[in-house]
Amino acid sequence: MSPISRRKLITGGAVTAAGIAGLAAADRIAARYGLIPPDAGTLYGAGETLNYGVQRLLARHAMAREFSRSMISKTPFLNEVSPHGPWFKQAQADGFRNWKLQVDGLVARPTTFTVADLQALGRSSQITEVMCEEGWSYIAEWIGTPLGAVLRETGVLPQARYIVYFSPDPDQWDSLDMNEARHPQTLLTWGMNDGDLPVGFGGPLRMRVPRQLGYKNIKWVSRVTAAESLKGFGDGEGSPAPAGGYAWYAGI
Ligand SMILES: Nc1nc2c(c(=O)[nH]1)N[C@H]1C(S)=C(S)[C@@H](COP(=O)(O)O)O[C@H]1N2
Ligand SMILES: [Mo]
Repeated sequence: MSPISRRKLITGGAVTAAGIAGLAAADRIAARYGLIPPDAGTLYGAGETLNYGVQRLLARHAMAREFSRSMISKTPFLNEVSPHGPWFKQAQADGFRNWKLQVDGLVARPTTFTVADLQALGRSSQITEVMCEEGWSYIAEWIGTPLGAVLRETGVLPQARYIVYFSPDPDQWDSLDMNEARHPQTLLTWGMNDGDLPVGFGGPLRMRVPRQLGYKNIKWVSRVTAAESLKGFGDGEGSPAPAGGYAWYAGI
């Protein structure tokens, strides 16, 4: 399918939603309202563009399912992939007191936060499911600071369309649109099941995006940047996932 006909899948929806006749106008509208994902040009473009566009038109504010405390998994599935070189072990030995989250890019006040700084900024908790694209899942309580609070604190600029976040491991990064970044359930987590967030689960700091699949939930987050475009990151598709055959938008 050509990129044009891919786009028509969603621009048709934009025509209906916006009540405006004319596909050429609809294509511009779809782009302006952020209905086209950054990996729209890949193998999975058609389905993902439709999925993402429809989600953005109809389900922007939907909440991920939250569970009761009794449903917390007794043995949460740990899929640790370790960036734990000597520097990490040293940081761990220091109780992660000096773990830094650098927030930069299109923000008025670039800021470096410690975990304690984040804890002072805001606290939210949720009992939600982590779902891996490979089929397993578990339920846990996640405690953290809403990413939205960090974006307010640093004064994210109106031009920002994406939030890109990184672990120190070069291949472990991903990105969200602003709707998902500001969603109340999107948290920079530092706690799990009433305790500190264990290293294996991403401690001291993990991005928790319960409306999307496991791979968006980057562990050991050390940098968050606000950007207008994803072109300058990796191969420009907003995530390493599309290169591996998975979608940038991984809504569940
Ligand atoms: N830094 C980092 N974050 C990561 C990964 C990783 O390998 N490194 N794996 C991702 C994938 S594919 C999944 S499914 C979840 C697994 O989370 P879990 O170990 O809590 O089950 O973490 C995600 N975050
Ligand atoms: Mo995964």
